[in-house]
Amino acid sequence: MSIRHFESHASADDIAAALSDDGVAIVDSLAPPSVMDKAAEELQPNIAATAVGRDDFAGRLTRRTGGLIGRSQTCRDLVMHPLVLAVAKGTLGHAAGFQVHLTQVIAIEPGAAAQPIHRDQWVFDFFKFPKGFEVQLNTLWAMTEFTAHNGATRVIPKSHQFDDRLKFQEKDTEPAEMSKGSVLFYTGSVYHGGGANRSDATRCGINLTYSLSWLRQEENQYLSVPFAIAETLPVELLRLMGYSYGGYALGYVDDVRDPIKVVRPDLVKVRAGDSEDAQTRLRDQAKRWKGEDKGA
Ligand SMILES: O=C(O)CCC(=O)C(=O)O
Ligand SMILES: [Fe+2]
Repeated sequence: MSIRHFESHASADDIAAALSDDGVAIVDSLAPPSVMDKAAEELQPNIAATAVGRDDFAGRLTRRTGGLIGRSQTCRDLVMHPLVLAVAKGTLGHAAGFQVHLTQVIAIEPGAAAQPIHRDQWVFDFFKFPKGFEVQLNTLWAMTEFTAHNGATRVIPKSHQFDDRLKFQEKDTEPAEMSKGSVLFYTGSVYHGGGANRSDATRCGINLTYSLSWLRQEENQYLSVPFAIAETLPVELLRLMGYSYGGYALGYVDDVRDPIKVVRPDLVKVRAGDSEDAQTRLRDQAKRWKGEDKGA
């Protein structure tokens, strides 16, 4: 069974339906390659300063650079991509809400071994969520081309329906091959792992993951993104980062205040501000991406 590919103008419903059937899907060329280059340029100093992993799971030749919302305007745009958010709503919309779970550049260097095959939702203390109850949705944006040779993510389509705690080998998986600017979606329940890099160049992806709003985030957004930056960010993004209720009263501040009012006290009418903010943000993103296209 192979991974289904969609064009960038595919509907979120179709992609969410494929995720429900297979647990995995690829949208080809969702961003122009120049946008990926821009992200690489913004993050290069951080990536260069990141140490390799300290065990086989993190990858002894893999660099994991996070805090991307604080560090890269391009990553803010990717986190808020309207198609991605619509797909996330389709996959995680059964709960009160969803949030950013982690933001991470995964740079797999030449010679790196394959990562053990796993389910990402094991991070929640190996809790056995019911089959079909998705708690996490990953996007992995290809910053470089992903090939079987250079360490494309290895995935087992339909494995979201398998039993828990199973073990697999590379031969049981298939590579999520895709072009730069394409994005791989996979649920937290799908068995997968980073591939071995047998090429002579680094394989780079931007992993932006979403989870149900009442779960603990893997990357602590409040501490990873400096407050001085957070208070300049759009409301919609802040809410996704966790400056919002994760359910009734979940995450309130002191006298039962909405956290958004702490980080953006300038907003008198938060609800009215929300939509205005979203429109401005989308206009600005379109301008930035158009500009990038011309520069390519
Ligand atoms: O880098 C990849 O291709 C996937 C990495 C991964 O699955 C993980 O770090 O949990
Ligand atoms: Fe993973």
